[in-house]
Amino acid sequence: MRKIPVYSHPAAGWPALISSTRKMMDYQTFLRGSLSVLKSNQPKGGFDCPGCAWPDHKSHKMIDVCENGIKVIASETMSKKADAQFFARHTVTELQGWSGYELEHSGRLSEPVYYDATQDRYVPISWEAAYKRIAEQLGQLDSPDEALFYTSGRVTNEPAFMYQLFVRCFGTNNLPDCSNMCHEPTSVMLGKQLGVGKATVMLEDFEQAKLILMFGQNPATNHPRMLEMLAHAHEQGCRIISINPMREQGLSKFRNPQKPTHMAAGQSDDMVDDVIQIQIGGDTALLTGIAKWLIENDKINNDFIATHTSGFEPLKQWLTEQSWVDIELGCGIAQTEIINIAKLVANSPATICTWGMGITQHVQGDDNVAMITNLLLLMGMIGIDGAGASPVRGHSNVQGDHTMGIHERPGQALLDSLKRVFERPMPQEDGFDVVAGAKALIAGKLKVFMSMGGNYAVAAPDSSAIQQALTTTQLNVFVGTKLNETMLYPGANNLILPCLGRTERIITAKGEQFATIEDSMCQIVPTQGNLKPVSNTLKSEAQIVADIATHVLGADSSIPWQAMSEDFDIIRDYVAQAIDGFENFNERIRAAERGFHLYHPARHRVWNTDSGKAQFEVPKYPITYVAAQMAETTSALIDNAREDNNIDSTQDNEQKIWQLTSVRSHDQFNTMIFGYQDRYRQTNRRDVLFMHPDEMSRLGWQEGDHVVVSRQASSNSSNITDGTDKPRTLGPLVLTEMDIASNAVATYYPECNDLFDLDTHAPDSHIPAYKSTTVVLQRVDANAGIADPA
Ligand SMILES: Nc1nc2c(c(=O)[nH]1)N[C@H]1C(S)=C(S)[C@@H](COP(=O)(O)OP(=O)(O)OC[C@H]3O[C@@H](n4cnc5c(=O)[nH]c(N)nc54)[C@H](O)[C@@H]3O)O[C@H]1N2
Ligand SMILES: Nc1nc2c(c(=O)[nH]1)N[C@H]1C(S)=C(S)[C@@H](COP(=O)(O)OP(=O)(O)OC[C@H]3O[C@@H](n4cnc5c(=O)[nH]c(N)nc54)[C@H](O)[C@@H]3O)O[C@H]1N2
Ligand SMILES: [Mo]
Repeated sequence: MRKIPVYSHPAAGWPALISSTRKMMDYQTFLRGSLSVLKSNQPKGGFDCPGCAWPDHKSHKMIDVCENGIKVIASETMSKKADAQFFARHTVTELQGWSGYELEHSGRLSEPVYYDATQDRYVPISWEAAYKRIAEQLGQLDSPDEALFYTSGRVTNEPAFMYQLFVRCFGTNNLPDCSNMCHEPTSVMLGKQLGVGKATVMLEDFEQAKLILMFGQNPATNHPRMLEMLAHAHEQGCRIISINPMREQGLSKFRNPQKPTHMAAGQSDDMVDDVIQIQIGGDTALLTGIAKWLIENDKINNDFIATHTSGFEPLKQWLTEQSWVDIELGCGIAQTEIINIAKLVANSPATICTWGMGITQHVQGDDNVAMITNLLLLMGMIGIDGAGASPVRGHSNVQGDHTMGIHERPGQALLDSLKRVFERPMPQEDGFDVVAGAKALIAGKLKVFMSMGGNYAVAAPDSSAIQQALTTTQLNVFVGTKLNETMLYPGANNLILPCLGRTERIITAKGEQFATIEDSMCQIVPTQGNLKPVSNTLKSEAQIVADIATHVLGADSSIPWQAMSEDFDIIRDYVAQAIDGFENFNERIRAAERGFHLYHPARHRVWNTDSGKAQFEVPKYPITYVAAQMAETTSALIDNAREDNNIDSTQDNEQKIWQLTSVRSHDQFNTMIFGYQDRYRQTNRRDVLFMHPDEMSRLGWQEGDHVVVSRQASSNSSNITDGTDKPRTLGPLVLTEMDIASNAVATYYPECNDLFDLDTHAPDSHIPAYKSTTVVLQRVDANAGIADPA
């Protein structure tokens, strides 16, 4: 086996600080940025870091922010502006050709603009004129359901509550959000199985855990503050296992910026004991093996199962029927190794399962979450200290937005309470989620698209088709802080409305306001920006929603929109009446330094499920699902080859099929591209295709070769075309060595999103399969076209 280059520095530490300071210099924001970093995730008067949703560590008296948090803050606090002069210099057609990096660095959006087709440019418009256009266009719709209102998870609770209220008063539940592409399987399955679709753990549970199984997560990049907790747990004797097709280098060692000995004397902490290098899409199969062994060897918690659960017998029956041959085929891990993990689970008095996008973004995303929950239930690991379910959310307030009612399939209880509090009917029909909304846009069924933050077209599958569809609408409205690719495909009317960021002061007629967020562990935390806004023209999101609501709903003024936007206490008083768990919101948010924990019934072994018990679920897909997909594509290829007679069908066709996964680099926040360095993966470009060096050798390929990725239509997956019946391709990408499972190749999101389609998603949550799609690869000669397929 060839040696794979290993990132030799511990994660975080000096390289991280240097890299983030450099980032602030790049953004010409050193002073504004430094001032704000000191206020990040601090008790009283600071703002919640607009990066990830990992909770604040209560012990920190100084700075609780990480390298990547600093980059996000630098991106928001940059003083460069994408203002009228900027838009006068560049036509929209020209901007369409810009990279994500260039758009991100064009500056902060700083005044409202609309698209003038005669000039092919964005030009300034007054706020008032913009609102009038919105009211005019929304007023012309035949039905409110012809409009789609997207939300991204950086939006804080108060404006999110107002936004969903406005949209429902307007008359639709078309409220997709980024969660539909992120932790939706978690929300759906934990909701079904435990009664609440959220983490059952709190931060202090990590101090008492004895075993942490970490599925499909790269915290060194995406939740760097989690590393400190992992290193601390490890120091206390907790065993930590990462289940991931990639050996993520950032996970092996951690240099803690909070520890002087680490920064001065070069010490570091170990974190992960083992990496289980699973095949892509193999998590359900692995968990099946673990659960099967635990049941067959009577290592499960029978008392807990008898008292607290329902559905055990069908799951047991199903597990008995699964063969070890299929389990090994499904996950690529040998039976003995699976049994070793099962033994660790059996002997652990306190187990936490954490998970990220490697679990959720699959056709089997719902099954994966169900099997993690099944494992915790089999062992009675919910409702005791040091144990439980720890989905690690992405955007800093994606969880809160859902809680505030941003949901296309709202529960009846929410609709009833909104109706009671605001004394008006609420729409009852389910709305469109991200994939259904995108399909409706492409099919020409939607006339208005509005986006409260985010970069919808580029984050979703089938990006180009969505961008084209946006050019056919009557109105697109973008409320955002930075220019992005979704904003560059104008419909008949196209408005960009710039808003204040998390780091900036919100000062209204009623004084300075603070907002709140909900972190990944259900803690409601205050957040208050401390910087002067980058431009005087910006408005808070709450103000923008209030203004739009006033213009659109007109005479319907019994909801005090303007008062709410001026005094967030008024919003919170409504939230207290309308949303469960927020009683005395204003009082409680002020009572404790870091807010309060939302009551979580499952933590207390109260199960708000259909059966009144915690629910075992049998997976919907066969555990060999991915292997079967690959075999099917292989046979389709062989058939094609026979027909065309141009590929030698006698060669080893098994080697021709790969699972492609898409991941984040260390220098981006979702679609916002900060730079080209992925420090832990040791590359400084984004157009890469990661592959194991052994696989490269086997193919006779080399690092640096150029490779084109395509999804090959097979017999029953006609849905992989984009309406033009062409296969989807990406590249050429530069082949790059990585310690990654043998069936796997990986590339960066979002540049690859045209490879994914809107029909391949999990059955209940509808999450797109961004982490596993069957592809074929062709090496291309930089000059002479295709060289050879593999
Ligand atoms: N700096 C920074 N922080 C961020 C973000 C960012 O872009 N930049 N994004 C935020 C958001 S919205 C989110 S959702 C989170 C995302 O945080 P993560 O969930 O850590 O994100 P990803 O990089 O998408 O990939 C996760 C991991 O899944 C693994 N994986 C791929 N396929 C499989 C599989 O089949 N099984 C298993 N077990 N693992 C697999 C990949 O190798 C990768 O290590 O981070 C948040 N925080
Ligand atoms: N292939 C692939 N696709 C994926 C994923 C993947 O792993 N692979 N991950 C998915 C996941 S987990 C997610 S969460 C989505 C992300 O999807 P989105 O949340 O839609 O995307 P972002 O890139 O986070 O959005 C960036 C934009 O938000 C705006 N913005 C930033 N801050 C603020 C603010 O404070 N207020 C307002 N109003 N606007 C603001 C800026 O204009 C910026 O351009 O992408 C999904 N897509
Ligand atoms: Mo996410």
